[in-house]
Amino acid sequence: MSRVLAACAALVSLLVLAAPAAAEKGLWDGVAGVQHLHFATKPILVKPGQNSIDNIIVPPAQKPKVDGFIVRARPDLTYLDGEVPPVDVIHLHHGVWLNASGQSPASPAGTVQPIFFGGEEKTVFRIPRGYGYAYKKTDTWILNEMIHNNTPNATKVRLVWDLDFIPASSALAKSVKPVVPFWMDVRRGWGYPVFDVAQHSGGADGQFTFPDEEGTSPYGDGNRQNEFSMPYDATVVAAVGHLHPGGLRDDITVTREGVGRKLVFRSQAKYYDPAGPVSWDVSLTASKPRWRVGLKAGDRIAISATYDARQSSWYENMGIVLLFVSPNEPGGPDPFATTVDPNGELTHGHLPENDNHGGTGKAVYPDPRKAASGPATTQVKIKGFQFQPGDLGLLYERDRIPTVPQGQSLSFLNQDDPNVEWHSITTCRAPCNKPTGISYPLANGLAGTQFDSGQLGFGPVGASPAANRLTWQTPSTLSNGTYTYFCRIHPFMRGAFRVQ
Ligand SMILES: [Cu+2]
Repeated sequence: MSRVLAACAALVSLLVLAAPAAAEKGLWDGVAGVQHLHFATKPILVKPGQNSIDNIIVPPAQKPKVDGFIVRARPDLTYLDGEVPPVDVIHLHHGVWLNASGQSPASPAGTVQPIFFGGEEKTVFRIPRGYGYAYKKTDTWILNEMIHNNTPNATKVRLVWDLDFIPASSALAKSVKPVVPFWMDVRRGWGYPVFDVAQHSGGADGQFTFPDEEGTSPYGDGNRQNEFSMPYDATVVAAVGHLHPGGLRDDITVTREGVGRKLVFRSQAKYYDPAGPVSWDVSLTASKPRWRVGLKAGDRIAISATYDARQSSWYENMGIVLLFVSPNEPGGPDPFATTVDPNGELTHGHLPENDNHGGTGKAVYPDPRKAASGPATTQVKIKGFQFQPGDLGLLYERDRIPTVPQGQSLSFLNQDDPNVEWHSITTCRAPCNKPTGISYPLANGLAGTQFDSGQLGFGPVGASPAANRLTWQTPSTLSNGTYTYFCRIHPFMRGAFRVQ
């Protein structure tokens, strides 16, 4: 009998312990009084092949109608019928929702305040229970968006975003402390904040970390863009990262003068792509609901971004983390006195828009290495999304590829719309003739013979991916052989030439 009673007592205590744990996940999910709002832009015309960055003023109808707190944001991109486009066709390179009326001690550029963002990793922004981003209906929002059309076909899409929201007039709002977003970026201050990773660069681990492995002076004589000094004592309550394909992790460290340096947050990439870290078929960890870091005025926060350097070169990569900081709250867990777990958790799994990986099955173009040598050529014109001469699509009609005498260069000239249709000439491993997908082709030409032209075209200086020129030349030092290349922006575009 006493044994049964003991068992019952144990069961009761288990239930008592389990009940609050289940009810309190640390997030606002399921809390009464939290509104679930849905917003969408007007239809956005996506021009053929575009890869541009645009700023849209967000109209009042696309924001909460009253003051309050934003506690969760989930951005996405859809066709007008609500379907999410396949990422190998149209993809959300990024959308950043910025408050032009707000200020942040760490801002992406200028004084605007970032609120949340979405890249193709589509991480859900979650601010833990007890905190929220303070929104005012009079705030002016700017949506900085980059929609990449991998095809020559125009279409229309919308950016969409779900917000969980607590109206300021509600009783629940009284329990909310405001948080300020801090933008950590390895290229903070640049309108297009990117860096390149060369295949086989970095360490023996096959990984390249920026800025740590970018030579002895990664920022030249300028500011260390990846570092930021805390202006006041505060507690960090949430963190979300952004990377591009090939990206493995963003790390946030804190250095305290005379005390040391600690890793406090890691946004870790989990790739669902069977080929590994090579595509947008990925999700990133965000901070766990209970994660907190107490910082002191003068602490140096730094971000670094690590990419895979085994499988491919990666051009124009980002490394960004948005921290949500509770400014009037000193006394969070001191990372130098307690153990702060830097690991986060995924906010979603594999997404169906990332299903077309490409690179497998029957070749879609002939093998250019088997093609006959055509006439010596000095210039390839890019027109109508084709390389002329040398496009692998044209090899069906004439089984010849252009030749270049050894010691000379081959020049490329973009004759498509220079303001919209930007093209690159980027080496891929021969034969480079498999079906296009989010993981194929890769910028993985043979070691020592890799090249990349940048994006030939014109755009706002410093705020677009365009190289602001229309021509590019191959190195004149290429040895004899057949070279295959593709356009990074429109990966169905493939070409070849032969040095002899
Ligand atoms: Cu192109």
